[in-house]
Amino acid sequence: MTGEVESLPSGIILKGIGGFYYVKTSNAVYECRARGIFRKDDHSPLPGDRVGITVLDEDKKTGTIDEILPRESHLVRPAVANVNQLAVVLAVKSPSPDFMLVDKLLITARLKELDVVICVNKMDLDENGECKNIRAAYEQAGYPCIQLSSKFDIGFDILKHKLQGKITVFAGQSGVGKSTILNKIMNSWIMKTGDISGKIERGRHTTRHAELVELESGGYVVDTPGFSSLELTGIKSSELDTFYPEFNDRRLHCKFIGCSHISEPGCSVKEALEAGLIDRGRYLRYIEFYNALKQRREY
Ligand SMILES: Nc1nc2c(ncn2[C@@H]2O[C@H](COP(=O)(O)OP(=O)(O)OP(=O)(O)O)[C@@H](O)[C@H]2O)c(=O)[nH]1
Ligand SMILES: [Mg+2]
Ligand SMILES: [Zn+2]
Repeated sequence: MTGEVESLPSGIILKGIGGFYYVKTSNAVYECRARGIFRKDDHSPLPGDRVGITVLDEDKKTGTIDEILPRESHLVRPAVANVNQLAVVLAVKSPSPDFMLVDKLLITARLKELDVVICVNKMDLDENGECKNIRAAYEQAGYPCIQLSSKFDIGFDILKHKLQGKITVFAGQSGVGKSTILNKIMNSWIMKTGDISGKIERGRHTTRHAELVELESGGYVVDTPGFSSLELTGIKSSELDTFYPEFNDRRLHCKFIGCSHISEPGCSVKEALEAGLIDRGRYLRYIEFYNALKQRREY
């Protein structure tokens, strides 16, 4: 014995259910209660939080959360801390892609400074070559796209590589195959963290509580239920263009400062559009978002 005070074991919260938090440390998952202090100052623990715990019972694997380390990011829906990547999932068909939702998710990712990977799923159904158009539109904007088929087991090696060492939230329209992708991942490359590592259930009404699932590569993934709408909050219409990477090199060359890139003359963004350097669908949706934000409608 050296007499030194043992530092708190630190870990990451995988999930919180009914006042219990499941904290993964380097050796086990502990069922912890949070000290009351957190509830008071509106800083309650979230999945993804890195925390210091005190072990109460090593056999039963119980403890208390004593400290929450500063967050790198904080998503509200789903409520997860320290996310650094968003996987935007869409299907080539069934359901047909909701590009408004895709673009809103991409704007949100930029707002929260998250890396993005676009997963074009259900490639087994791509008889019409829809994926080619999707990739053209989004790769032109600088977003990496991965083609996936859970059915034919396509693309998972590339996805695995992208998820390494990151906390990635999977988001997208209902039915695009998010849970199927994560189930596939779980069957092959998750860490076994014992009984408490809950399974992501199949089916429609899954994932009411956000949960981090640890991968062998050291990363974590989080499933979310599909949503039909998403609000764009915290953005002004005048700054919407900064959320479009493919506008960014160009917008500073527009004739008018504060150009909205809709009807002004001498607009470099529109020139790039006409030259085929910006996807028309992306541009038209930009106008829709712009008008909605301008009217201060929630979008
Ligand atoms: N053809 C085909 N079908 C798939 C593929 N991946 C998933 N599906 C099917 O698509 C349907 C929806 O899949 P889910 O994984 O539940 O979709 P989800 O995105 O989690 O949906 P929500 O949880 O409602 O948001 C299921 O019937 C899956 O079997 C795929 O690669 N190809
Ligand atoms: Mg699902
Ligand atoms: Zn312009």
